Amino acid sequence: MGRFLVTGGCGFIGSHLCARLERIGHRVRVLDDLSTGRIDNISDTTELIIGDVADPQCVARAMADVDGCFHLAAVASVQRSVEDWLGTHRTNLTGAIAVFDAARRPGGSAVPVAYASSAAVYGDNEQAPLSEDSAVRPITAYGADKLGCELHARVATLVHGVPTCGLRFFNVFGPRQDPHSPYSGVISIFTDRLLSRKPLSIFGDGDQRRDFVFVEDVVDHLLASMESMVDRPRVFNVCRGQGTSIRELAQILGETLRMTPRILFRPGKPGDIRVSIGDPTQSIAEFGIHASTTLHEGMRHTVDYMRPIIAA
Ligand code: NAD
Ligand code: UD2
Repeated sequence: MGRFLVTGGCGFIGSHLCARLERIGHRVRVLDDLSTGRIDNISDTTELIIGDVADPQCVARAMADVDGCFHLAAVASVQRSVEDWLGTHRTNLTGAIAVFDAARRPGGSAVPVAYASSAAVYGDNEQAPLSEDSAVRPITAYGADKLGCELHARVATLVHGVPTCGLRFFNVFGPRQDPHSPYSGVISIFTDRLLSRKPLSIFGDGDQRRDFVFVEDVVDHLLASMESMVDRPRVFNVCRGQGTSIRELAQILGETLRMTPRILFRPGKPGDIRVSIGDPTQSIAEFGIHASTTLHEGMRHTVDYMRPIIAA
């Protein structure tokens, strides 16, 4: 059994990863600044370093004596990267370089790093589905910085011998995704508002489509990528290959909760991608797994988690 560093481990995806790693017997150390993550998302047995992923000394301390690193710390909101370009860049790209740098072990075995990239690297490429070979054309600072992570991961692997694997998550959803911020994921916001009997806001016409992937399936891909590290830099989509429009999403969620959603249409957001649907073929071939949880199943898990919290 090994010891793993999870940056951003107090966040939505990171906390599910930490729980799984501990369940299968690994020791886990988390580096998180608690900007959007919460201490109570992780267990009492998880070692926590509260600090900034862009602070090289802090990252070096966190990287000591680990067998692998899952780098998830980021400002995960596309909209925040539009509003705070430089601030989000510092975390999203400088933070990643700090992680790759700390993973170097001149003269020894470097620490392998599996890191969160994003479907946002494809930007306004409306090809559907998008494969790893599709053109990358980010249209937000968030997408540009995630592409920057992939480029610096190449450098980490090819120049510094750090094994890396990037995972381009599409739209991840599930329990523990915080709904109480305008920057949260749409499924958590819609579920919270419906359960609280409030209207839903749809930005633009609601015909924008997303490929929603359940968080436990994302954890499966993170673990598989760590297990199959090679000495070449690689990047894979993490998606289901199925698109759902935001209007359809509101309707499906209404059906799940047996409610008719009230919908307010608001102006579209700058940088909002129209179509984002991934092709999972390469990750299925490499990892032998696919994101099998359906949108309906995943929504039921999410609703079951959120209902008692909202009722309390
Ligand atoms: P999240 O906001 O719940 O988690 C991010 C975590 O990083 C939080 O715990 C936060 O406190 C921490 N963090 C932020 N800035 C930090 C800093 N400077 N130093 C240390 N810790 C810091 O978001 P999430 O949805 O769990 O996203 C995890 C990763 O997956 C991110 O890299 C994100 O960009 C990526 N991603 C998420 C999605 C999605 O749909 N949720 C899609 C594509 C990619
Ligand atoms: C998500 C991820 C981001 C990322 C990207 C990959 C979150 C918070 N962000 O960005 O990290 O890597 O996927 O492409 O998960 N919407 C509404 N009403 C609402 C909220 C959202 O209409 O109340 C729309 C929004 O305008 C967008 C869609 O729903 O068109 C999805 O929004 P999101 O914030 O959940 O995710 P996205 O795709 O911007």
